Amino acid sequence: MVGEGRMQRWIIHVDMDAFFAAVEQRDNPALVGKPVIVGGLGQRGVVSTASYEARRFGVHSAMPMTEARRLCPQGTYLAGNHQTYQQVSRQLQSILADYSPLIETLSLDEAFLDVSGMEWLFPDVVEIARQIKTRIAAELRLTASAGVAPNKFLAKLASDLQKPDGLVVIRPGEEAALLRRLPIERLWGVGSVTAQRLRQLGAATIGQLAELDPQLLEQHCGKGAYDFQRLARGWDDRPVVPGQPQKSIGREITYEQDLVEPQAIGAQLLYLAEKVGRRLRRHDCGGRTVTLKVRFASFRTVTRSKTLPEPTNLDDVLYEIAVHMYNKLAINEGIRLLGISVSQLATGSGQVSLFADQQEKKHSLYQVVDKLRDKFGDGIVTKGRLLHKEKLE
Ligand code: TTP
Ligand code: MG
Repeated sequence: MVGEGRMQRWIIHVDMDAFFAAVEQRDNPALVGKPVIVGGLGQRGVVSTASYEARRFGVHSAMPMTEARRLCPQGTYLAGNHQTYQQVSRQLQSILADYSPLIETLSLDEAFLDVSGMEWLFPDVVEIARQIKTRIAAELRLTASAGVAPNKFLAKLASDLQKPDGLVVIRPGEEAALLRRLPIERLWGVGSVTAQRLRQLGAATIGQLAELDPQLLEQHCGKGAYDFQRLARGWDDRPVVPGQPQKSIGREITYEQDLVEPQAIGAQLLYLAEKVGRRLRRHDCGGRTVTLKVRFASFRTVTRSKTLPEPTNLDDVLYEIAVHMYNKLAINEGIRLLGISVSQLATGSGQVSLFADQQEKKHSLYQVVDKLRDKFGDGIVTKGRLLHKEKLE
């Protein structure tokens, strides 16, 4: 709704189509029109993405690669070229930057642009989305889908409605009719658990959710339900926050064979902690929240997080916390994947603490270690613990 003297907000959401797979098809014309699957090629790999041709066979992101191969044996399976994807992503960002100073990058292939007020330059903001798509096609030789709407939620929803190569506009006043029939899973933030709960309350569609008794909703879904109901009505005033999506730094590994021995698991946690610590230090940042991810043989996946009073980027600290969280898990099966990530990032490694001196020393030690590793490879400095120390219960 346009208030008196208030400018109409216009947000564009741009999302590349089948991004990794589309880049592979572009760079190898023999793959055009064929099912292409990019992801981990080891026995335990998962699908990163699939071309639209492969999706027809039921292949989708995050599916175990073995299942993808079963569904689509004629597909071309690739490990992908992540440096190329990064480069294309930078090119995409430089195109977007020509249309608004307010850009929030969500991932390599996805961004919001706030183009409010640009009507002065373009007869219709939809023209901006059209131009962006045209330039992506001409300069990157790829397709993107775009959504144009008065807020982020609707813009993201719109970009997804006519994928691939879509352009959907939701003008103020059109949202209710559009949202009414969509399933609640389409709401931002509603996962399968929440969806199930909402269905039990009688809200299977976004329209039904919008009309649900707020008290009943809060009783069953907590205060967060209030936000869902706002979204269900098409209301969303979250701003486009310019900047990069580097919200966490982490590393995870899927193992060819399930890990069972505590010693092996401990060694892997230390390896991951060292990798993550090093990446944090390379970016000259630290993070306050440490997250451990464990996927079991049955594919059941759990995550545990701990938030520290101040940011860290020290391997030992990451390792200790990961082990601590690991030891608290009830484990009765083999482990398929381990991951450590750090979020709530802060730049600059200046860490003030009671142990400032000790931290300071560790920092300079790590700097030397990182330099040696850069020069001679990871094998050069391996702490004794990786090989011997047994810390897991
Ligand atoms: P998405 O935009 O979610 O997917 P997509 O671009 O491949 O397909 P769509 O046309 O539906 O937008 O993700 C962008 C890229 O991020 C994707 O090409 C590969 C990568 N990715 C993963 O590595 N793992 C995942 O689970 C997902 C969803 C994406
Ligand atoms: Mg995409």
